[in-house]
Amino acid sequence: DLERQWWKEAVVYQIYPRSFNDASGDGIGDIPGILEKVDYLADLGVDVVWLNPVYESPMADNGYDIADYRSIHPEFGTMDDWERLLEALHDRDMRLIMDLVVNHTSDEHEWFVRSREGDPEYADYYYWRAGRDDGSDGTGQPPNNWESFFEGSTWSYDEQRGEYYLHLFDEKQPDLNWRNEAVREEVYDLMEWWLEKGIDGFRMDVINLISKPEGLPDGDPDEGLTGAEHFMNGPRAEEYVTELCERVLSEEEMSVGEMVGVDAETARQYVDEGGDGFSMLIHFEHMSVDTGDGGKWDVTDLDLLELKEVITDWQETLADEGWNCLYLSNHDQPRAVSRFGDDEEYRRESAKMLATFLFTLQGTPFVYQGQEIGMTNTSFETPAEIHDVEAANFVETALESDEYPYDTYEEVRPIVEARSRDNARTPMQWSDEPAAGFTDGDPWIGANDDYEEVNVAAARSDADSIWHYYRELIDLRERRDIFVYGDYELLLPDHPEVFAYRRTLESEGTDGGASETDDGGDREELIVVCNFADGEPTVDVPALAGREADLLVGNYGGVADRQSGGELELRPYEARVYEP
Ligand code: ISL
Repeated sequence: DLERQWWKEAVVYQIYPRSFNDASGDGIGDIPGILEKVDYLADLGVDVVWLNPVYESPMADNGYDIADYRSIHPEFGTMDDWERLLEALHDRDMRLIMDLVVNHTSDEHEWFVRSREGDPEYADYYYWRAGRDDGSDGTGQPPNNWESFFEGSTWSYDEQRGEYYLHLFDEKQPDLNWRNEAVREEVYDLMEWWLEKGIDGFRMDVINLISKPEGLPDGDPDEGLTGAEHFMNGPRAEEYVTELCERVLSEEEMSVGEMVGVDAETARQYVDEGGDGFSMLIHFEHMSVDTGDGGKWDVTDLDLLELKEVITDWQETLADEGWNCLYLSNHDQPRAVSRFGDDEEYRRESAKMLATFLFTLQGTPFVYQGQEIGMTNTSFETPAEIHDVEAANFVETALESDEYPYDTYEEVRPIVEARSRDNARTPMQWSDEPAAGFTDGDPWIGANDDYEEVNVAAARSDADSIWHYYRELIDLRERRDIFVYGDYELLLPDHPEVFAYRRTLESEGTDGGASETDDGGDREELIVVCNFADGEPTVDVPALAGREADLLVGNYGGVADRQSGGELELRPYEARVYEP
């Protein structure tokens, strides 16, 4: 039996502060802006806020480059504002988890400043190496061939220290040396410092990248990101995660490890509710079901069979150990409705279908700001409109090097529009007022053109909106354990357009709506059917054959409340949840 935990039953709402709500009028979202919206969050019914980084930062990667772990970036407000936010959330029975980036710091963090000066106390806080075959200019070549997530070498030469330093991301994000015990102690201290302030947990950024093998060997240049086999789940990653969890976390806190390049089997090493693993992991396997072998920028159509395979693998592999984190969108991903649904004719239907899917799998659903109103991808007419460091670096590399077959921006534009992280970072659309009601000033990034139609005010006043549908799902999940704890079983495995599955929950006590099993216990069951395409298939669901079932929730009107038998005629992006 699965152990009950508050964070399993919770619905998480992710806030990207820069783009959520601007109270100061400087065009940048801030904590006082979030404070104005805590009642909005309570109305929606979410339980946990995951706040993207708000620490002091030069903002080379919008806060994922932290310069001081114990302070608030002035553009976002003050520590007092942050404390007021924590209190306002707790007052409304919501919790707060902080995003922590400890694989790397900013190059403006005091540790790095001292490290590059050669200060003995900090000299070994980062990875410093001499160049290879040091030539006459004193710099030579980078120490190995590893490739950065954000294009180019993972090594930059530092004049002051006269050595190269390692950065798996931007050159303003040097990697911390976790081999150094002093570094690990610093991390545990700052985590305890935040926990003492009363937060309810952490989301740990790229936390399976923290261990690099002795000697930092070259990677195989023919395998995806060069060097990944060495720095993803490196030799001591599991040991460090265990140590961190034992030292600072308990099962009372929600801990979400973001892990790049982790499959379900590997995930089991890192999750453990007993206190020496994370509560759950953010993984990426379902984020590549519309991607070719060339990685993120190799855009293909959605392969639903692959999505079924990945989701089913994670559902089954973590069924008895660990827990799933469920997400379709976040600040790094394009908008789910544009990517997996249809952001034109069937925007409403497909956004609701995706919501149905998200809320009926086993795990904790994460809702990214704007998802609850079906916000869509945006357009980037010129490279100057791109803010995201990852997309900007890609465009530069694509146009200037032979690594990609493109010569003009027009050729890469569709790729950028499909994939840029900026798609998720346009201002939250509150109303049809200028800048979507996000700011009275000039927004740091332009609002999506569709804001006059797609906004919170309009959605709240329309009973049939995506927003109200989210509320209904959040409410259902809160009332019925089966949504949270029920077992998962894939149905119609080979159907190319319809994703269907069964959830079952056996329990000893009585819980409304259940039927009795042989041993006198209760057995609850749900059948979920989601059409991921714009066709109108007739499907035969054997699990419903010869049975009667109530329609619990669905995204179209005109469906009978009670279904007899397994034959269903579905409309474009239709989703239904039946209870036999
Ligand atoms: O989403 C990605 C893969 O397509 C990458 O852009 C992303 O950088 C990677 O998933 C790791 O993400 C996290 O760490 C990064 C930061 O830029 C992201 O915002 C963060 O979520 C570096 O700290």
